[in-house]
Amino acid sequence: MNINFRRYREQKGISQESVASGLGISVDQVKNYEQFPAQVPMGMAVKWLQILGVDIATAMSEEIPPLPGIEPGSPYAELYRRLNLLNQYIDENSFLPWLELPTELRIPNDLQEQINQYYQKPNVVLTGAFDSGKSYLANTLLGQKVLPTGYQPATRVITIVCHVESRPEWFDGNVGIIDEKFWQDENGKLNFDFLYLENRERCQKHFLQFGSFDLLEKYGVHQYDDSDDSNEGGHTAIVYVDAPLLKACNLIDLPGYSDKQDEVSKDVEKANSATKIANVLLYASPAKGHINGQDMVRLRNLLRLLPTPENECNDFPTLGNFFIVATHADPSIPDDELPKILNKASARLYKELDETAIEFRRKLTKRDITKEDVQKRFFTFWSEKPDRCQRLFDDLTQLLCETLPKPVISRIDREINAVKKDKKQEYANSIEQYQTTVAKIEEYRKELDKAEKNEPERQREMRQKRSQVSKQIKELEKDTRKSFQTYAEKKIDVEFIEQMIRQRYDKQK
Ligand SMILES: Nc1nc2c(ncn2[C@@H]2O[C@H](COP(=O)(O)OP(=O)(O)O)[C@@H](O)[C@H]2O)c(=O)[nH]1
Ligand SMILES: [Mg+2]
Repeated sequence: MNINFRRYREQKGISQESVASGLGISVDQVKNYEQFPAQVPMGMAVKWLQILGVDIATAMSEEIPPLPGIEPGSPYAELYRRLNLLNQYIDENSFLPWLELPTELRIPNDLQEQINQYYQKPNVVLTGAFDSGKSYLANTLLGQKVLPTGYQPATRVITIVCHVESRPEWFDGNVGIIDEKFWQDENGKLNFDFLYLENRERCQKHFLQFGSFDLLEKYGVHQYDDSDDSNEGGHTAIVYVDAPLLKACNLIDLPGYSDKQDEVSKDVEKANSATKIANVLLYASPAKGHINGQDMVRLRNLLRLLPTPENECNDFPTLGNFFIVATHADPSIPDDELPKILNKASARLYKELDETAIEFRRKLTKRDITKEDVQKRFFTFWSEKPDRCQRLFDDLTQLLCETLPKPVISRIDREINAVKKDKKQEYANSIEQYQTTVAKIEEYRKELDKAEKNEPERQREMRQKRSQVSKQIKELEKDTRKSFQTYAEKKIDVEFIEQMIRQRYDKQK
């Protein structure tokens, strides 16, 4: 419990000595606990409050407020508004049953699919060894206790925290647990494709349970047997929370790397897959013993996998989406000691990865990466000491509210404009066809008009021509009769018939 024992003691005018004797501990211990009230065991806290004469309920309601969390604003609100509008427009205009067009219009379903992908927020992934303070850091960034913290047995739960606004209607509660097969692609390979979460059928098949935040505790402390292959994919918890941070990103808390050799550990595969979907990576490593050998191996791997927004935007800071956080930077480490820890660790990292992962990234981004660039990516964190969190929070806020959205929004604008231009051309062609037809219709209509006006005259001409033809037929008939008669009279003659018979028949009888 984060109780401000010191403030209550000072208000009541009680000395540290009398608290110490009342609790049966040393004065130094009292001093230490006053500095780290979260470390006071529950039983002692109750007794302590009794000594100070403070009611437990009051103390609980007045717990030291956690840091407010970071507030990057709503960098995508305007983008989403425009996407919504576009989607709505497509929905309303896709089907025009009343419009019986002779040619088929293309229904832009494919465009809608593309638009849906644009709603994906950047993913901030937290990784590092077990107990390095990832979940605690995540809670502090969120400004509320969402994820279970504490020295826990090795859990394999990946926690994805999203803004409550993006919760699907069918999602019941704040937390959903997905089984291990959810992330497997058709080849059975682990693939953290966030679009799987949009696939309702897939979700229905793999969601094990819905509930409130206490579900996280339940699944969080469950210990899995590593030899059990069915757990390979690991469980995932999807959590919907109302926190300002989540307006600008999703937060993903990975299960820590175990103490096992990385070569045999499934954690490595998981962390590597998750890094591919990370737009921002926060690597936690305790300030004491900051960046040990294991960390170095993992960081070499992660640095190769982390996306390179540098390539999308020229003024994106070098390694700007990569944060190495010296956690547990508590007051037992003196102020002047901390910069030394960071400098030493960053120099070591630079030296060890200069020719491998850092060189790989130089080639990938076509940018130099200096020792100073690397040094700038090291931060400290201890939630009770805001001055030791400030640089991390400021840098992350700036990244989430401006540096990251800018290139993303301009890319989306570019792509949508290209689609619009494309469609415009397509529709322009159709329109041209219709216009040609319409223009011809006008022409024909004019001709029809003319013909209709001319109809009586045409009829008269027809009648005249018809009577001419009839007259001619009659005349020709007369002529024919006449010439036939002349011909017949010539042939029906006694002399002529006799001659014909004599010529044609042999038998004289
Ligand atoms: N008081 C305090 N405790 C911290 C802080 N960071 C980590 N811890 C403690 O360190 C332990 C391990 O932290 P946790 O976030 O669970 O580690 P994870 O395994 O990396 O997620 C927990 O008991 C936390 O309460 C901090 O900033 N302040
Ligand atoms: Mg944790």
